[in-house]
Amino acid sequence: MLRSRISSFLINHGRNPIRNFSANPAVRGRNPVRSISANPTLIQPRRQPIKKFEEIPTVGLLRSNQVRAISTNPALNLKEDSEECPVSSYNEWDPLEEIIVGRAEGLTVPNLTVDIKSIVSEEHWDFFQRDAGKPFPEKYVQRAIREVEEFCNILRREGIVVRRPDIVDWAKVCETPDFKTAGQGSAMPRDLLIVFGDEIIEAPMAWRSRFFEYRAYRSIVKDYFRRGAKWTTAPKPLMSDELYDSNYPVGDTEESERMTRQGKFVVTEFEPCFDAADFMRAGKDIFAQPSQVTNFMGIEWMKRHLEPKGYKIHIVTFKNANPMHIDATFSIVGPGLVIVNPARPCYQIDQFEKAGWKLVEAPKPCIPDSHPVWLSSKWISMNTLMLDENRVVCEAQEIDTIKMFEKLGMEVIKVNFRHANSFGGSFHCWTTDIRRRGTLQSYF
Ligand code: DAV
Repeated sequence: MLRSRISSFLINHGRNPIRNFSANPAVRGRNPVRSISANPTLIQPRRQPIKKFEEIPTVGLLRSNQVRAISTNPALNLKEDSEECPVSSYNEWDPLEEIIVGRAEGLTVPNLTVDIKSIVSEEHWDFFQRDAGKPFPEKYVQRAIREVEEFCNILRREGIVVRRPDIVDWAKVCETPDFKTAGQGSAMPRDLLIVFGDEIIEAPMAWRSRFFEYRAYRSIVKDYFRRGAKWTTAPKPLMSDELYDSNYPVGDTEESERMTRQGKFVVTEFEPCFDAADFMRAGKDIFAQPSQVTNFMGIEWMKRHLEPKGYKIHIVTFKNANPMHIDATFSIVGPGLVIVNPARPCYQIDQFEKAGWKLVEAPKPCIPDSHPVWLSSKWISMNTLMLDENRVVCEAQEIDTIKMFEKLGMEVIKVNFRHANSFGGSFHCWTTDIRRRGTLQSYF
């Protein structure tokens, strides 16, 4: 059954990730100066001769696999430096070669503390209160597992390497000197891990239920490290009570929206915190959203970490009562091409218009009210994954979103993901792209 679905998928979509690479008329010609398809560096094969370390310049932003010096200590079991760095990605749309896909196994309902309440819709509060610390409903978890498996198979048949986190018992209660909680899951690697060139950064997170989430990914990240990737963990927060505004007006949309406008959120500025999904990459320019899980200190940490390396972090804000993760609000899908959420206008939209970017409004989501989305809004309809700048993975039932991408000249790969959506995200949230074939460029 799966095999026949995959074969018919292949007939429809082919499997060569670089075909039609520059054929998208919506992207080509929109801005000839910035047009990525005109850039000859991107149509070169990815495999390049490995230079000897002495030949490599030590300043500037280089391809990740050129700057690696490997220790020869055999006790560390490191790979020889004849191998390329497995981690290399600069934006959301270069041709995808390797990705981490999350897991639904073990998903556990988090405690309804004020930070979680600020983003969970009121209709689900009773469910969270009743089931905190218990597994999410089995039927949804099992169906999500099947959907995610099929998504992974589709990616593999496209020639993409798929890595999965370890299976962890998330219901186990853990205690630190500051709090005690069960975990949540490893469904959304996008929230935890983000790649800039050859560096993989683990975000501090903001929810106590997600404090230990990094543990599920350590086998994978250690493997990347052994093979030459840089590995950075942002400062772990205490997540003591001071990080959360216990008086935050949960459920009051008007007041929450006013606070967002003033840069005030349910997380305080007690210490840096952020989820990686509040950052969207477009080469040298990175767009960061302050939110219910990302404070200004967290963005400042990223600025001080990345800007000396030649990146520029731009803070972007939106009319939104409950901002959390930028990827269902402002989704950059190509060089100068953004899918914008019409219900959440951007306060800094002028700068994108000035830069000649094309902004396309996402159509309304199609998720029926009867289908629970426990940890996000329905706007995860616009939470898609680019396999390259012409091919997008989209939820099979989001007909209007599919039509929008087709009108942009893209090939849409339709995947059933409704039950996976129930847990807070779609294809972008459920993944972290580890390697895309391309170089660091400026598009803004
Ligand atoms: O905007 O509804 C989407 C992403 C959550 N990981 C929202 C949140």
